[in-house]
Amino acid sequence: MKAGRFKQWAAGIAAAAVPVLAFAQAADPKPWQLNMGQGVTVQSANAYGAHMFALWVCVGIGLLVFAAMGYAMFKFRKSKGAVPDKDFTHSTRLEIIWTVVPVVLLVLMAFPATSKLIQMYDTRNAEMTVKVTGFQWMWKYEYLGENVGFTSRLDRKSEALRQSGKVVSGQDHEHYLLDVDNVLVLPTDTKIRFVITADDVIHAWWVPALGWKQDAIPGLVNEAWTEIKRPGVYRGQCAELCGKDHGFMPIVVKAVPKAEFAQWLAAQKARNAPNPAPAPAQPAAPAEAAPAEGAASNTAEAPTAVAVAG
Ligand SMILES: [Cu+2]
Repeated sequence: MKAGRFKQWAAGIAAAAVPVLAFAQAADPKPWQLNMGQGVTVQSANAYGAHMFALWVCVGIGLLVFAAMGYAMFKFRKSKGAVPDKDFTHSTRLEIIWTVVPVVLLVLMAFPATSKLIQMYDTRNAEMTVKVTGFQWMWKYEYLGENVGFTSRLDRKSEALRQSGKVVSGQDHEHYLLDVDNVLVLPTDTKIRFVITADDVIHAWWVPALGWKQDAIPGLVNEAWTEIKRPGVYRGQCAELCGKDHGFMPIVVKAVPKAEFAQWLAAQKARNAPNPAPAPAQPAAPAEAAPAEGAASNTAEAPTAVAVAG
């Protein structure tokens, strides 16, 4: 009977482990995911590396401390006749050790973390720039200098399902509330600069697989960059409570090889050609549009170069 229960447990653990192992390599976060995702960009790899380093340092400290506590409790227990030392007040040597060791550990961890953080905010030498504007409740994307831009909002199927009031399962919609009408198409192996702002209230643009999130604040242009290593579809959400539909303005990034991106961009340009001033450009306030537009001119040539390369 005990063996039967053991088998049940073993089967349960194995069943739980299979999806965990399968998800270990997935880019987007999954239900019951235990560890931080590795993502698909230089920055997400950096963040994962720093996180794992700190984790193993903590594991080492935990093992040492709990082993010392366990040993002391077992070895010097009352039943063995141990008597507490009532005269002990302090030990200068010990105090120096337990001050110096954590300081050394913190510096050891801070050094790689700081250098990676500096790299994370270095948007220089970007090959192209995408302007992201948050709205209640959708996103607008503009490929600066390319005359390509569009809005991206919750897909109609998710919208209909959520309005229906029924309990939605994975069978109704594989990416319920995580799908959009127009995906943000980006090239892989390209340093892409983002300028991020908002039109009404504070939003935050967050795609976990890219390894960062950035606040989208009205009247302010925040910067970020990414370099996606692996083609694929990566999903995210607004990460700043922005009103009643905060949970319904997902983000979908489709990363494609450079050549494919050049083709896509050319097709978008051709589509925009007859009416060069698309209506969505209007909501952007002049104060925030000006610096972004000015900054764009630096990088305006880069995507053309991409197109040639492709
Ligand atoms: Cu929002």
